[in-house]
Amino acid sequence: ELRYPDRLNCGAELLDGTIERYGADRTAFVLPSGERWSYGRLRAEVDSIARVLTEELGVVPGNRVLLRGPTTPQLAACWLAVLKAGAVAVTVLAQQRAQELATICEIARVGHALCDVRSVDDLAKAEVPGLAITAFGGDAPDDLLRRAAARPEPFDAVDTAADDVALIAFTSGTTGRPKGCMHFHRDVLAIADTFSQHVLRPEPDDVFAGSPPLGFTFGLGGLVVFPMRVGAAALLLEQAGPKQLLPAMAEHRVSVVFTAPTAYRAMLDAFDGHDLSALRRCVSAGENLPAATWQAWHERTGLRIINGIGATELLHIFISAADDAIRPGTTGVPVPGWQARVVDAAGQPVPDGEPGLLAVRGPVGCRYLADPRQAEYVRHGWNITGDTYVRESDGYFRYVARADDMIISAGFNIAGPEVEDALLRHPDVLEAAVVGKPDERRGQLVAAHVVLRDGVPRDEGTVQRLREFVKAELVPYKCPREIAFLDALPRTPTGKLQRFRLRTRPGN
Ligand code: 3SK
Repeated sequence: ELRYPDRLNCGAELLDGTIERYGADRTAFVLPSGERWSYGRLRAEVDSIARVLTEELGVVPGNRVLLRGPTTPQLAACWLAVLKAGAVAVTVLAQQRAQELATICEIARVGHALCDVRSVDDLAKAEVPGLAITAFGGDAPDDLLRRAAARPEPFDAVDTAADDVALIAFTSGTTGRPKGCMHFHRDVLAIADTFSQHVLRPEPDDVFAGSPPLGFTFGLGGLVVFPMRVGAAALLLEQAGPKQLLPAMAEHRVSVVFTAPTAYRAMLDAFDGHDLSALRRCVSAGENLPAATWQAWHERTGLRIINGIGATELLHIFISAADDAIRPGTTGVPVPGWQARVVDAAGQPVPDGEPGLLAVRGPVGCRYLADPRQAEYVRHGWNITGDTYVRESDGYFRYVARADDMIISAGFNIAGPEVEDALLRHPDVLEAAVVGKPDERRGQLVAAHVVLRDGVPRDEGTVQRLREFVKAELVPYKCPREIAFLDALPRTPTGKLQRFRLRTRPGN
């Protein structure tokens, strides 16, 4: 069981605590240019920003402060400063637009925003009553960092309780009003002391990198919390698509990478000529990792991808496995500190081998801010993530589909991801998404949406070859009746597939 002192400030623990244990000279952040921020420099920046917040902007403990911008050391420093000041960091994505930002500010009662100067426009357009926006990274005389530079003195972290709210992370899901997930100071450390410590097992000399942004808790953990907890470094990339990530990993000798399954596939396609010999840990989450992708990455690199399932509601990854414990095609086992089971709609456990709803509980729980959907997510003390899973007899958890994504065709239950995995084993297929399409005779029919590799013709011949291929891999009723070719699959800003867009696609 994790034990933290009753009084705990996670910002101070991650920064001052780490400096006490590992020294101030180690590198905290690396930029693509090669510029490095030591932990000592990071602390100086954080403390000066915390002074501006508390001494000039009037931020007091408990105030909600919105943070917005591309992934930079300055944004990470603002996040730590808000925590050290005892305020609550409200994290959003740089891609979120005015309307959504306005809703988030209203739900979280945000009074202050620290915003990268390049991301100010949409926030200003949101016209949030009473919101004080302070920009950073520009030339204006009142720029936050300029003001901070004039206050170079250390800042003593506010004495917060371990279960004071530190962070409100928003999840939009695929549709609907955004939900704010409140997380405590102890929760922020708990994700490092469970998944990171027991599964990832980072070392102080590791260099982390990844594609998820800091506004997504997948990225916040992988690029800030996990490296800082062990005095390691993180390469922060503003542009972190597969095209930028792969060369940056080679150039900066990245040893731990966090990204999504599609990025692993895309990197495989562009692999040649990149030296990834420093890489030792690859984490995949955000979406189901198809066994075909795991296999292809393993064949190419010799590395075993650490698959995981996480949720904004639970802050980070709660089922996973590493090294010899990895079983490709499964997500893994509950991370130490977590419990998981598969239940029916009434919350009763179903037998091993049968599909049901994934239910988990552990050191971090879902606490939606003022949202009745809390009662759907937390039932009988378990968090119901909305995923359909099977627990195998050996205790491994295998993903089936999102609970509302099961396809029911002519009385058969079909999991889209299983058909996707079969399609992805075909060499012509780069990405695949399979959904149920309304059909008078069958109720639903299996419809595949495929992104082909460059140069593969989008014609009937390819449709037939893919259908034959799937038929040889799976029982015939799972074979897509329709295959449409797309340039790209629709995804949320955090990279999650928007299946509802495929279901409602014109021509579908
Ligand atoms: O939402 C997710 O998929 C996720 C995955 C890993 C860590 C954190 C999150 C929110």
